[in-house]
Amino acid sequence: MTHLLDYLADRVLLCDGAMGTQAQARNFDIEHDFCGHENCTEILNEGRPDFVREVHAAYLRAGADAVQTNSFGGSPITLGEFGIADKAFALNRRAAELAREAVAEFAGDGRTRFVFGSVGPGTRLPSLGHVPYQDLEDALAVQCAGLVAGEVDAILIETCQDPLQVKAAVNGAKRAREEAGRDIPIIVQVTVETTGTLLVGADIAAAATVIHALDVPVLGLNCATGPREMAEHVKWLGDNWPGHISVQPNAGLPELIDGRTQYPLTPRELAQWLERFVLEDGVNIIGGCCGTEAAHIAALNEMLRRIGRAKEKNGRPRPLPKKRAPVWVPSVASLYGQVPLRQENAYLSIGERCNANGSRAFRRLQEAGDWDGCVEMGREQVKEGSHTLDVCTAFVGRDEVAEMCEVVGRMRGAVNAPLVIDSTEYPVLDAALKLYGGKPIINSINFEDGEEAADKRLRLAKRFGTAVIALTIDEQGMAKDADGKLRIAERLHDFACNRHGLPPSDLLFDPLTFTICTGNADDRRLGLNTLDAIAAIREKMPECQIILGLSNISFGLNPPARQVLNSVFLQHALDRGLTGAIVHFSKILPLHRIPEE
Ligand code: THG
Repeated sequence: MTHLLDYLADRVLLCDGAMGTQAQARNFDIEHDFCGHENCTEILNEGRPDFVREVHAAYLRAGADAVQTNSFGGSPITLGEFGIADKAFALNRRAAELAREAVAEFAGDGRTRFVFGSVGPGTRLPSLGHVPYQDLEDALAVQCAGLVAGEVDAILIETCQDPLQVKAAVNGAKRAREEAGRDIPIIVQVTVETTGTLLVGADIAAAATVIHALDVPVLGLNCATGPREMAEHVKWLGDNWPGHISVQPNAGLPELIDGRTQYPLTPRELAQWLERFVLEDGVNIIGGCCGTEAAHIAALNEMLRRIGRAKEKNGRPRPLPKKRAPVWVPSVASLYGQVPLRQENAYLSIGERCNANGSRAFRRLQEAGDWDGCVEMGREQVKEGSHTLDVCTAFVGRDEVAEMCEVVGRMRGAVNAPLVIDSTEYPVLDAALKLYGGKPIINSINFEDGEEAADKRLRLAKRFGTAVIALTIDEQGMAKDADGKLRIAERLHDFACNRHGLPPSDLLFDPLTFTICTGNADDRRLGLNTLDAIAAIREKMPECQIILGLSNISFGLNPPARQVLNSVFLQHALDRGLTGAIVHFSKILPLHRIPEE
């Protein structure tokens, strides 16, 4: 059997068209067809298997290489709204079997055909607080297990409106395929509304950043609009996304004509747009969503054959998409937008003030339970120029998990900068990541008590798709000289990147600064050691990031002196290769504003 990703290496794959709008166009009998569950499309797998098989067959006759199972609303949570949550596994398995049966009917011609297991977004979005992350992941794992049991060739997580829901679905799919011991690729398709963002507000770059960190090999767009409105986002994917790209538009923007929803795009028009996406943007999975029918898929098939023949004259036997040279920029993301980890002509600024230990003002708001005030401090830092925000609620005698959840639960919707989750406690990191739909940074890991703690945190980082700050601390304690810092950094790199598969660009070393203001002459060397370590790490591991908790350097001095020392030290560190810093951004002075003396 051909693996989907091998197939995609040199071909455009044609998917089918809509299932849902086809089902809605029929007058099904509520008792017989819907088994008493009116408008539950998935129950048709039991009540009207002939209809489902016939929709698949019609698309296969039209030339589709892949059909998508009738399981869009098949999670136990969505089926639970019809009181049939317990049927989820069976309905999804049946959906996959019906698609397989339809494909088997066409086996005679020797063509490779695929069954994609459709997983829709459901009716409850975790970033909007409609459902807890873990409940959603567990539900989607059941749905995916049913699809896998019915032998799908890929899991298609589609019509995604919330990046946190994508994480739950991808992790549910990974669980299902691991339990079955099968290598089944995952495809994610997001839905960009006419507003230019997903429903929860994520733009395509933010969504792609989150999905990339989940190691998903195929990303695309479907639903909400026709191809015209998708063009800009398709181009973004073509220019940036390093994997395969899938595009399945509606047949145009729906129009209400005589009280009925109509989709205006003709098969020819749809084919013209998708031809452009294949030839200009390098898209290699195409198909249709709402309002597309067999005639649309037939037109797409004809278009692919035509451009395939044109290529054949140049010695290329198959319809090849444009060869792309995408440039993927390693980034983190909030729920709304992407922030490159390596800033051009600047450093990645991490606001230090939303920290119970780093700001009296923040601690007072936290003690008073003034969570909106805490969020406001975050917003102020972003206004001042912070690219990301460090958040720490560790405060003796208080519930760090509960208070981290209060802050992250509010900041995720109110702050347009990615969060840096600052905690030594695993349950705090775990709880924060289950609330956050962006791609955050975990602050931090180290080898203080050996590798176990770091191992657990890196598994969390990979599961939720985060970047990671790694401190140069090992079983012997904090390294104080440059050689020691470099040695631990190399061990951290091997551990995080080689053992756990973290991309080097998502690893942020923190070679640690200590105060040089103790009055002890030996301690003054420590700052220089840190600068030497930055240069050595940058030289040895140029793809990784290097950051510092800058203000540590000046503990013990008065505030005006701290401002000067912090600013001067930052400049030296940047000159040696630092790429980011935890700072009070507005207090950093440009060097020309600091008097020579
Ligand atoms: N590395 C990493 N994470 C870190 C640190 C680090 N997180 C915490 C800390 N160190 C970085 N954050 C701060 C925040 C505030 C201050 C210093 C470091 C600070 N605050 C003033 C003070 O305490 O005097 C302001 C107090 C106030 O406003 O009330 O100096 O090194 N990875």
